[in-house]
Amino acid sequence: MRGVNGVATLSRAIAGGAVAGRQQRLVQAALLSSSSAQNSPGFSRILADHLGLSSPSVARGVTGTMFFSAAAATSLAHEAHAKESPRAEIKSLPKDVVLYQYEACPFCNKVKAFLDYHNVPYKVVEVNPITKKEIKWSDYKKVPILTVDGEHMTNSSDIIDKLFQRIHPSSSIPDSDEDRKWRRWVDDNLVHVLSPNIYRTTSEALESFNYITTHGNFSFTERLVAKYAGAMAMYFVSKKLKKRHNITDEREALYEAVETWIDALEGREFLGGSRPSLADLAVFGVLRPIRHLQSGKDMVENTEIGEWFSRMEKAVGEPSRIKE
Ligand SMILES: N[C@@H](CCC(=O)N[C@@H](CS)C(=O)NCC(=O)O)C(=O)O
Repeated sequence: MRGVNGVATLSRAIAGGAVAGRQQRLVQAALLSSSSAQNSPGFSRILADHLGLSSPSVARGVTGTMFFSAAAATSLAHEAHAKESPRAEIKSLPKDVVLYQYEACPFCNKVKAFLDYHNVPYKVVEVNPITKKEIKWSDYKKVPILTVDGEHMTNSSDIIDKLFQRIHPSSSIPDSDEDRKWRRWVDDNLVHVLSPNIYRTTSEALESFNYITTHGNFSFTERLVAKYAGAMAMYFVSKKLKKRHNITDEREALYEAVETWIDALEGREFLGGSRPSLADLAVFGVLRPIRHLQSGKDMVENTEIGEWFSRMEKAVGEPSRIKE
């Protein structure tokens, strides 16, 4: 049965074959220790979600876990970029913006790309995916949740639409059919090819988990156990995901998705023309965290996305996240 206890179910799944003996105990230890870690990015959730064990929607669960912090990914970037200043046009900048997130959630990374592009300063509260105590006050139990000067916003696309309206009160949301279509494509298609790619080989799984555990709130021991056990478990899980999404060659699927996006640009600088549209920001938001992993490097080497990606990096600039 899906959906009741991801940690227990995953432990059983691991016991059932993918991982054995001492390694199995390590994975289980990692799951348990991360379950109890306050403010952890949810190692157990990461794994459980990948298996579609604890989310009402397999698709959402699967996609909800394999991404990394945009802020930290940016810190890995090799080049410094000058930033455009869309803020100059913003009439009313929200004062108190708080993003409740999982560090690894693609929907949260979409919102962060929007905030960064518009230079809106925001605080981040990492939600414990097991206890969710940080969002106890909310009836809505998913992330992202954004509070903007006291107003609660949920659902990434709605958040982005509402924020847009808030900071551009006299303009309507630029939601051409084309832009809407590609924003939906990000949620329904693009996100599904990422997980099989970042855990494709054991070394890529380790690279990914090195990142997750370095940026999450793990103790030294938890980090060590989670990194190796998690990488091993996700290597196997990613094979299941490939099947679930009918992917035969994960890199080809990634390249194909990316080329589909480049084709959609039809030679324009951005889908939005001379400036990024909401769809540009959504695609960039979910790809930014993988850019400096092996899969992201391969993506840039083997597709035509490099130039668009660099333009987006320059346009979005450094994260406007307030470090606490
Ligand atoms: N359609 C929502 C999807 C949000 C979503 O599914 N978030 C995942 C994390 S990436 C979540 O909170 N899942 C429920 C859970 O973790 O309990 C959005 O775009 O914001």
